[in-house]
Amino acid sequence: MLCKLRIAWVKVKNTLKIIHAADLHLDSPFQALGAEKAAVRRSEQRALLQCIAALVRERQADLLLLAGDLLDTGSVYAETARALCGVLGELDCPVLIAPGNHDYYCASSPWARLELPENVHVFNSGAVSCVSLTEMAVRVWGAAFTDTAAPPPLRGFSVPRQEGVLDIGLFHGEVGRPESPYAPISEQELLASGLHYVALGHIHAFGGLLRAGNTYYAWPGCTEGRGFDECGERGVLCVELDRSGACTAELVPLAQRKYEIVTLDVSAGALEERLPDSGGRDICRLVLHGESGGAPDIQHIAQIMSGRFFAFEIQNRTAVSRDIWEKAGEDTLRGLFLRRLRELYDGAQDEPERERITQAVRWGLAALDEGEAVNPL
Ligand SMILES: [Mn+2]
Repeated sequence: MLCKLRIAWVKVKNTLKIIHAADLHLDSPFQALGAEKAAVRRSEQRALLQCIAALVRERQADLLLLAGDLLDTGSVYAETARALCGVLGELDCPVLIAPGNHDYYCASSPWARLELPENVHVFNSGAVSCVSLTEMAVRVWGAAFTDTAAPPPLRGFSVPRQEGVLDIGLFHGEVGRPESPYAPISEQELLASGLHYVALGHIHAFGGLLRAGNTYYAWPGCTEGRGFDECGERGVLCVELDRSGACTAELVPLAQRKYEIVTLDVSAGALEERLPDSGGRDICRLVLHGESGGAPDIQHIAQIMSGRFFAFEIQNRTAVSRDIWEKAGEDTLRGLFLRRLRELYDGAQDEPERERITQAVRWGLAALDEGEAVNPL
């Protein structure tokens, strides 16, 4: 009896450690990468589950919370189903999942069909329900998307207070946009909920640890970028929630590869030396701009980039500079045009006027090159 009591006492920790992840979007199509690399990316996504499990062990977390869109759609590859059951089942802490708009709970969803391990609980109702982890003195309140949209989950909700118990919320939803079809949650509702920490999903970039009254809340963002709208370091949150009311959240980078956009001015000197390098790891969009004496050798640049990035694309926005007055001596319409503009240029009073005339020359030459009549300027 004493022993039992002692175990129970040991488990009720003063500070609860939570690993909070969301929006893994496992089995995403990654169309832009082509079939082969897309398959590599999907297997790397699956490996995120292992990375998260390793982090749970390393940090000796008490709880793993997955706040929706764990899957990209309502169907999963067999490998993903195996990874989910295997990796999550090996953890010796509770795992709670609140399905989101991409992987909403329904009879045909993997959440209903898979035989999930005993330590995994999936919320399956749009109404808030509670999982009581009595040995930890913790309650987790959550709801699921049961369709692609969901009503406000916390409207009129407040926890029935229980002394000494930590109350945690787990929802896929949007804060501060009342008209959102994706389970909108207001700051007022968070404040009135009486929850100590609300683990959210849906927004794909980490927004910091936020607070409404005594309720802390956060969304970790997606764990792995999937396009150039999801650049930079990404990962999961390691949250420490103290029974005194204090809370901290640390974003732990876990993404296997980053997306990045690099913009280079070709007129700023040797381009080759300035090309980025990720040692073959990341996915890069290289944007070239500025004026140069000749068009950049895109093929050569692509060759260099292919050794330095997992995948890349190049956007060439450069312009070729030219000596605009070069043909002023010609006995042609072009020569006549240039001589007239040159007179104006030489007589110009200031730099803005010279700039205007230079622009007029460029337009005029472009029109002549295209064989169009020059409009009077
Ligand atoms: Mn999502």
